[in-house]
Amino acid sequence: MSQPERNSIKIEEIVSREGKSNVLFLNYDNEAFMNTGIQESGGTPPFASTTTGPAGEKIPGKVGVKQDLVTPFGFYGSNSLFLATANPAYPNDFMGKVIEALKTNGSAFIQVYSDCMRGWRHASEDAVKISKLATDCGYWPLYTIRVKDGIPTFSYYRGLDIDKDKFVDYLRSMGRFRHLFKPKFMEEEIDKIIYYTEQRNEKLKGLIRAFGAEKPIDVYRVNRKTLEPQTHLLQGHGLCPGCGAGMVLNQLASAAQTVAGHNIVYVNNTSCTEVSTSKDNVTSWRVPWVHHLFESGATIAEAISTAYKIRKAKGQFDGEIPYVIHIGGDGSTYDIGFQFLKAALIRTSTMVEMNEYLKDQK
Ligand SMILES: Cc1ncc(C[n+]2csc(CCOP(=O)(O)OP(=O)(O)O)c2C)c(N)n1
Ligand SMILES: [Mg+2]
Repeated sequence: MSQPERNSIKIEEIVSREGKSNVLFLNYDNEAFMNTGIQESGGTPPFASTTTGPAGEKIPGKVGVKQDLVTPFGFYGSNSLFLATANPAYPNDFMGKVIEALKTNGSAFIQVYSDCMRGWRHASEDAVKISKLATDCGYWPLYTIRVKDGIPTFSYYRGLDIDKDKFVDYLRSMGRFRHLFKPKFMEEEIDKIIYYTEQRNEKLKGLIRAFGAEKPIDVYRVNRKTLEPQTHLLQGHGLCPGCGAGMVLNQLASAAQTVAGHNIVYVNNTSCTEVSTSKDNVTSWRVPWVHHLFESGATIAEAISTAYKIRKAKGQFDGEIPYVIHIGGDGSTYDIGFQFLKAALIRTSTMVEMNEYLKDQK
């Protein structure tokens, strides 16, 4: 692509916007069902070794591709929807996206990379290095889709070009891919992962060309000095040292607090973030937080948001309608909870055309 223009997005400007989202659905993708013992999910990459798809002599880990979750949501004809991928190794980009998502009318979905030292088998101090490499090698591109009146507009930040050397370093840095390097270098399989990733990135580049913004590169300007330390989630939760989901929750809460203060409800599907922040029936959250099932988390998040709006419309509630964030792992988002997430996104973003009340959501 010829030199695209950059779009500098100041957080202060987004925070002062009128708009307000229905629900932000956030998938933290650690690429397996982790808290139950590292089982393969739809988010597991090809040839990664898991306990249900272990690498052996005949089969070198996962057979199949990593599914693309985000892009299809851009084509459901929503009135207003904010979609993005993110990575906590690029905190300005991630936090900027959370803030924009919460300030966009209609719902939002963000899929965020979430390192798992335990399941990916690497030293905990390497978590940030590996997370950053994921985007820098082209494995985890950072892009955005803004849907308005049914039309998606694609833009991106970085990570659309494959750097083959960095890609091999990325794979080599984790025990889940060790069988591709020892006892022998499995060039064919390594090339296949790179090929699959390249194909996906080419498709994304094509979509950016076809549905691109005038300025396709988004750069969020977050003044971190003005961000208050988050007070939604206390320290002392049970996530592993160096856990990527811990970075995700911390940045998510910092960004959400900038927009919502403490007027927020989190809904958390069964997952690492859920079990680790509600040990022994003691919550680590200092704002309302609800644990729900894979199948019903998205529906419950939407129901909470809608219930407040209806009560306000009926004069039964005169406070500020709270922001709602739904958090789900990849197992619940790609696999078991997918249809409920899809249905919730469509109800809260497409049905606005048919629902006079929700149309003017503020
Ligand atoms: C319908 C259903 N099947 C299985 C389970 C058991 N279960 C609880 S958490 C979990 C793993 C969730 O994986 P993911 O969503 O990726 O979150 P992570 O543990 O990786 O954070 C499973 C299989 C369940 N709670 N509900
Ligand atoms: Mg998971």
